[in-house]
Amino acid sequence: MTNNDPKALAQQAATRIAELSGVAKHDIALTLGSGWGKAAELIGETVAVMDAAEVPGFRSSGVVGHSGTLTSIRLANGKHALIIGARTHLYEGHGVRSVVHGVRAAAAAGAEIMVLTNGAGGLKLEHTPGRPIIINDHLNMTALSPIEGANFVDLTNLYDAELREAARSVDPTLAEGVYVQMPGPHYETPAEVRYLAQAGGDAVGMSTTLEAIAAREAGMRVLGFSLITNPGAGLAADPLSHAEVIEVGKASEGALGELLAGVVAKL
Ligand code: 8IG
Repeated sequence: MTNNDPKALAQQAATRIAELSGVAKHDIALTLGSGWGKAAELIGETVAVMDAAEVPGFRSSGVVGHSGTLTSIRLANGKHALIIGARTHLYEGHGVRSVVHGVRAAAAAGAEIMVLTNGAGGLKLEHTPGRPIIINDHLNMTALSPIEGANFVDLTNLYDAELREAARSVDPTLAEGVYVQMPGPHYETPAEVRYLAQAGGDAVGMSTTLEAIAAREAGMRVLGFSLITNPGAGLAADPLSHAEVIEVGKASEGALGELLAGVVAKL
């Protein structure tokens, strides 16, 4: 039955997205995390803004700074982008299937490239707040997988080298790094931040790795960016605050939007 089959639910969502937008195939999909919201206006011409509540499998987000819409955008080259503005986080408690539904719906809608963005804490002092980094690998610290059953998916080159190269060609000053997904919703302890840095992490957040795995399973190529919004716990004198995260995100929005617009034009 559809309710118990994530792929069938994703297919239903794709059918509804095509109906609501009038766009039969979306070529590329983007999930915009904290600070990345403005990109939607900058990458092309908005064709349709869909209420996620009208699309099967989506739930409206309860987090301030996260919207609950899907936006269909026509790029200058005539291709179509689907912006998934309705991300479900693992910490909401609805399970991994809900977390990766947007990615699967995008794949079913025809998207071959999945661009995942997030706001994150910096695990090393060289990553200063307000700067984006290109994700080149990840540490999935959720102890979960979106894949169910004996499907041993390879995750080598998960964050596609060619797409990273395209991103660097837009902004050669962009650093690359390893993104760590923690379950949240609490932030790390200072000891955890030291541990994750020693383990090879550069940025830490509460999204993206499960979505990247689902995208790979669905045959998509993945490009990921983290906006560093705060130093990881213990790296700076102040405690972490969600308000600070939102503030840095807002201040960076224009530049991030331009970056994504430039990147999308090259894909
Ligand atoms: I924005 O420092 C943002 N999201 N786990 N830690 C974790 N998630 C985050 C952080 C952070 N900053």
